[in-house]
Amino acid sequence: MTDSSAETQPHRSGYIAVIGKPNVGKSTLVNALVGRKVAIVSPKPQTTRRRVLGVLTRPDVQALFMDTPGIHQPREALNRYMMREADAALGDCDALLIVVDASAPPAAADEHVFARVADAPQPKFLALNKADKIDPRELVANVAAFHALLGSERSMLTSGTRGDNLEKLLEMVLAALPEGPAYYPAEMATDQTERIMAAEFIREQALLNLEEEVPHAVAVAIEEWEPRRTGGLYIAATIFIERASQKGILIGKGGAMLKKIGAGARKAIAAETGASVFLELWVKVRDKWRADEGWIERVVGLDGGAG
Ligand SMILES: Nc1nc2c(ncn2[C@@H]2O[C@H](COP(=O)(O)OP(=O)(O)O)[C@@H](O)[C@H]2O)c(=O)[nH]1
Ligand SMILES: [Mg+2]
Repeated sequence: MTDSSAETQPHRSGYIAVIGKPNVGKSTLVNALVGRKVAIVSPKPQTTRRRVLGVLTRPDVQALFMDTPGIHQPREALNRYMMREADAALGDCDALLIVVDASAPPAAADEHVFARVADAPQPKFLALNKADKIDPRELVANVAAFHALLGSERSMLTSGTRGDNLEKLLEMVLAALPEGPAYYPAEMATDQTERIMAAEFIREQALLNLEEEVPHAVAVAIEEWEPRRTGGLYIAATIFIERASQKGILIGKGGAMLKKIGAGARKAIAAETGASVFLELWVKVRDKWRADEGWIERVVGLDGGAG
């Protein structure tokens, strides 16, 4: 009898917390690694507010990438909530993927991140991201500086937008996962419901189209979600902002801005759900919601109904 089991690797699985300062490309990387858009992305910092799971399923391994809000100094209740989300991911994971923007030298904000993960017992990996964005000679100097801080053994130069070295990064990280079963069905790319993703796609459009403080004052709640007999999907959502003056900016001249946000979001939701989507957007002022712990837990945390 030949023993084939000796060659069969045991199935592995585990959580990988994706950690770093804001805007280094964590969400872009998670999307690229799992091959699906599970997390929204924008050029603005603090786009990600909650933990978002991206699931990569292969025959021999299931990797659960936990995207997190960028680590920064929390000032408001919303930022404290975001940092609790990042810390929760750190506590629960089997490996850490620290992401830095290698197109710039390490800064104080990076060192703040490294200090925060220094005592984590899990294996740590470093993605030197945005490698596409800079002249190779400058890149070499930045990489050396990051290696001086974090070591060079488990690091990889990557570009989340261009896809450079992602398979190599995966090889390295996946090898560190413990033996274990697949926790999610193979077709599931995220733990988020379609409703939550729809709310996020609306917020993404707000981040892409609005400037300065306004997009950061935006929260989205799905109010109605109704498949139509004709096959379409009716969705009503409320976009919350903090001040009446922001309401005008959000709606725009003759409603143009809200229309633009709605059109972009509708397209993204339709792509995700495969349905033709009718999206109705309402705008409400919720005074100082970013200081309201309970409201944040409900609306930012779960995107459930807003009270
Ligand atoms: N040039 C370049 N830009 C990137 C790369 N990864 C992300 N970005 C851009 O950086 C910005 C922030 O990305 P995001 O994934 O939201 O960063 P996060 O805040 O760390 O999750 C977006 O405008 C991305 O398109 C990369 O590898 N190269
Ligand atoms: Mg993000």
